[in-house]
Amino acid sequence: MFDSIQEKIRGAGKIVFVTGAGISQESGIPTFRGKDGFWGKYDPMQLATIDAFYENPKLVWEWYEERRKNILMAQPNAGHTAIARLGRYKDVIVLTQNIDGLHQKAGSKNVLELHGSIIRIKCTHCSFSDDMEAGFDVLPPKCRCGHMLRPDVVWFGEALPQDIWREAIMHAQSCDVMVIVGTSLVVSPANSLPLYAKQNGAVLVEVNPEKTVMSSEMDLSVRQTSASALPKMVELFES
Ligand code: BV8
Ligand code: ZN
Repeated sequence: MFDSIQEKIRGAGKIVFVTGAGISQESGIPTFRGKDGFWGKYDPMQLATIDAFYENPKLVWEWYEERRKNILMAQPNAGHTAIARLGRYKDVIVLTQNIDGLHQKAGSKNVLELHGSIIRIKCTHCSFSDDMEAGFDVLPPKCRCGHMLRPDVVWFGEALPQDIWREAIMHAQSCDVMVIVGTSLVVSPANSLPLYAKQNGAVLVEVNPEKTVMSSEMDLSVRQTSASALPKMVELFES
C-alpha cells in the first residue's frame, strides 16, 4: 500500500492536503464527530452559529474560551510535522478546516485556513482583528469601539472568506495528488475540494481510520491514524 502511495508522491509536482479535526486528535484536541467527538457535550449547530452568538454571546464565548485554552496548550503531532517536512521536498499546500493553527506551528508554510482561526479575534463592528492568546476575564469581551469581539472563525451559515475559498479551489484544480486527512467530509463547501481534484485528474489518497462518505471516490485509502500514516509517506524522502 505505502509503496504505491510513495510512488505517487515521488512523481508528484504539487501535493494538496485537505485536513480536518482528525489530524489534531492525537494532539489532544477532540474531533467533532466520531467516538471521541465533543459535539456530544455541545451541539455545534446550536453554538457555532451567528444566531447562537447574538442570542447568548456569553455561552458561546464560554465554549470558545474552553477550546482556546485547550488549543493554545496543544502541540503539533507527527502527522502535522510530516506534512511540514514534505514541504521541504515538494510543492505542498495545506487546505485546513481546522482553526487550531497546528499546521503553522509544525512549520508548514502554505496553509489556507478555510474556517478561520480560534486564535484570531475580530470585532463584530469595526475592522479590528488580531491574534490574541491571553484569556479574557470578562465574557463577551469588548472592542475599544465598544462593540463585542468574536473569534475569527467561520460559523455555520456564514460564507467562507471569498479570496481563501477561490484560492483553495484553484489549488484543488491544479494538484497532482490530493491527500485528505482526518475529515469526515460532512461539512460543505470544504467537502467539494476532493471533487475538484478528481475532475482535474489528481490522485486522491484518504488517511482516516474510518470510512467516510467519499471513500468510494478515493484512489487509495489508508485506514490508519494520521500520526502513524503520514510519517511513513514522507520517509521515502528522508531514508
Ligand atoms: C456555508 C469553525 C453558505 C467553527 C466550522 C443545514 C443547516 C445549516 C447549514 C447547513 C445545512 N446543510 C448544509 C449546511 C451548510 C453547512 C454544513 O456543511 N453543515 C453540515 C453540518 C451539514 N456549511 C456551512 O454553513 C458553511 N458555510 O455553507 O455558507 C453561504 C454562502 C454565501 C453566503 C452566506 C452563506 C460554513 C461551514 C464552516 C463551519 N465551521 N468550524 C468552529 O470550529 O467552532 S466546521 C467544523 O467542522 C470544523 O471546522 C471541522 O473541521 C469541520 C468539519 O469536521 P471535520 O474536520 O471533518 O471533523 P469531524 O469530527 O467531522 O471528522 C473527523 C474525522 O477524523 C473522522 O472522519 C474521523 O474518522 C477522523 N479521525 C479521528 N481520529 C483520527 C482521524 N483521522 C486521522 N487520524 C486520527 N487520529
Ligand atoms: Zn471594534
